[in-house]
Amino acid sequence: MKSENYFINHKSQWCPGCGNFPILSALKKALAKLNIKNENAVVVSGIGCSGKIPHYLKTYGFEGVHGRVLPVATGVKLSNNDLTVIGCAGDGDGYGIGGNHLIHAMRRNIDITYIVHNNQIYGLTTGQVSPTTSLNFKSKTTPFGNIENPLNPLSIALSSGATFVSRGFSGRLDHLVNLIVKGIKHKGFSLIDVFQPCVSFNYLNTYDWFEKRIYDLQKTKHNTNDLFAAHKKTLEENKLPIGILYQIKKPTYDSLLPQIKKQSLVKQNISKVNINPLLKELE
Ligand SMILES: Cc1ncc(C[n+]2csc(CCOP(=O)(O)OP(=O)(O)O)c2C)c(N)n1
Repeated sequence: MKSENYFINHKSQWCPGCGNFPILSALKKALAKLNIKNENAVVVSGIGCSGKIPHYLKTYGFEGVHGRVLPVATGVKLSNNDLTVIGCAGDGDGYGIGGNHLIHAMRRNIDITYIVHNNQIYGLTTGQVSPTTSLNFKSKTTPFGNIENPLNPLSIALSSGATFVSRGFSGRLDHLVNLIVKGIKHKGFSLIDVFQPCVSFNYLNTYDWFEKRIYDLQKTKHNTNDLFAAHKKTLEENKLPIGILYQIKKPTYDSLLPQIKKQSLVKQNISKVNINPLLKELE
């Protein structure tokens, strides 16, 4: 399939040069590579610049409330686990207000690909600090410099039992396509944290800043089965690894859930289910 297959004629509201454009393009290319039909993909987003991504894709989509990408995506997956479910969130949405959902989706190993557009700032609300903003960063909310330490999403993922932990960069399109393909193919929860420069509000973490620091983990001898090696990689600060840090096989939540493990919920014949006792109980 071609990536044009997912094109929708909708005017973009992202700023010129925004790191969201390559993420959108990579997602389309990955869906095309995997020959996923438009009607079999669902892209769920939250609130933020990143949250607009379903508007620009010819798949099913749902833009929910702030921080609630994963509850909605989980609901979609458990209702019809034949679908390819992709969650897209900003760092504020995914690691701040929605952070608790992330931990539990990872430990449950729900089969969702979660792309976090990590621009290290609140983009849509025009530049307040997020949970991944660097220490001392001056912003509208921190005119004297950020006094909060940023969280480390990849080490949280490893500690929470995630089975696919990875990082991409908006400035490396082919690499990102490959990562999304692998994330979608992975059976279980896949976290793809993407360094996504915000050209309007993050003056520090620019394309050039990342270019000087990133390196491709898969071009080193890194062993993706080694949890301790992965943990060590998350602690690197001057050089920033991109690629797959960790990947293991574990049963997915939907493959274990008795009610749906043989057949997805939407395919089950529920015409003979008697809900009257339940309604009575709720009276
Ligand atoms: C419950 C709630 N709190 C706050 C807001 C205001 N708000 C809208 S977007 C946003 C942050 C966006 O930052 P991020 O999630 O990093 O996404 P980006 O815009 O950078 O892609 C906030 C705080 C909201 N819409 N809903």
